[in-house]
Amino acid sequence: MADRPIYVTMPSLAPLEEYMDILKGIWARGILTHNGPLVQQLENDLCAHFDLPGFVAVSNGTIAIQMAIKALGLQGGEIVTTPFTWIATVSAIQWEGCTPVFCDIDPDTLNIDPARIEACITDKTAAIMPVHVFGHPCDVDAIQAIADRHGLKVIYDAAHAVGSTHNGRSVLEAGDISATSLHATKLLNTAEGGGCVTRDPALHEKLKRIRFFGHDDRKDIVEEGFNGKMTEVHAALGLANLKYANEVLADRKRKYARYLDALASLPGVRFQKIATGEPNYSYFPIVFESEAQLLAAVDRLAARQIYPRRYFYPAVNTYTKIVPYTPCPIAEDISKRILCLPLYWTLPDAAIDEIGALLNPQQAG
Ligand code: T4K
Repeated sequence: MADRPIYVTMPSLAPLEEYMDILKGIWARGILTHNGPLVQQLENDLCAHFDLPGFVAVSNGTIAIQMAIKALGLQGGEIVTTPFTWIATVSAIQWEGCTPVFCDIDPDTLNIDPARIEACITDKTAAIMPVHVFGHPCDVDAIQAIADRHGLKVIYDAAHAVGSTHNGRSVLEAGDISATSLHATKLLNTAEGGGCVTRDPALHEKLKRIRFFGHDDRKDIVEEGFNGKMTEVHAALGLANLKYANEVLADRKRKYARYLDALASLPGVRFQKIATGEPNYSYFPIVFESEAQLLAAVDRLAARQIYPRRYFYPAVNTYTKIVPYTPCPIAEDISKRILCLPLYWTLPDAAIDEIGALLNPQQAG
């Protein structure tokens, strides 16, 4: 494989033969979807691997958020969320008939700032939806305390957070429901996919019904649902890739540290602060002093066919074609100055060293 171009990420993939072996079972059974044996095995294996109370596998991370809102019956309410996220957080809220209320972020952790949440709560607030940005766990204890004080539900957009931990446990256990993504660009992928995690067994069963048109076991319709099912072909990929999840995470952690070393002497940049828990090192964000400095770095890297990504730019509260604008000065400022550098399983260490040198103007010449 040619070593250029280098993009922000590449999927972590098991050897093709291992995937093909699992696919053979699908061909033999002829069961392609509808909660087939591989989807069930993937759910069980994810629970065993990450010590989760349950996992409802779905077709993508956006649907997982919508299902969480539906399962908790929040339609029509306001949901306090972060503007420093991917558009899916907010579009999912709006597709479920809820109103996003933007709460500014902590400039160090880049997650929603718990100290600002209460000012966003009104008598219409139904829930808080923080995002574990770039897999860095939110301050889940502070957020739960606020939710408890105001009788609110908490849904985590945990799209980035498979493998992230809080107090040594998967951070997917936090809140009423966590909605995660198994998209191609995530630490663990099923090409497209996602899932909901809850500690509440009744909610777990409800999520399974919502995923399958609202059917109960006898195919009676017992609630409003839709089609959120994962296919057997996607589950097979997840099963193949799951075997390598520990290796992928350890490799990313090592590369993350290598980036920190390579960029240690770079003036005027800073990195996301890990305040609580341990991230899964799924992204390597770097915050420049100015947008001009960022754009100059992008040009230097592009000249070597290296393409980092401006996650998340612009801040979602500024998408005024679909959301009413609420000022969030910290998120708006940081979104202009933040760049995610390439970080993935097959990225050579030499590429990290090269990026470090290119970003350092003295060394880059
Ligand atoms: N909440 C949050 C906070 C999220 O970040 C996301 C998704 C969601 C919710 C919703 O989850 P999903 O419904 O997507 O499961 C990507 C992903 O499409 C998206 O999943 C992700 N967040 C977002 C942060 O990033 P793009 O438009 O940047 O992806 P794309 O296609 O440009 O891919 C980035 C790089 O990855 C490419 O330059 C090359 C590489 N790539 C990508 C794909 C799709 C591959 O090598 N192979 C591939 O198949 O959105």
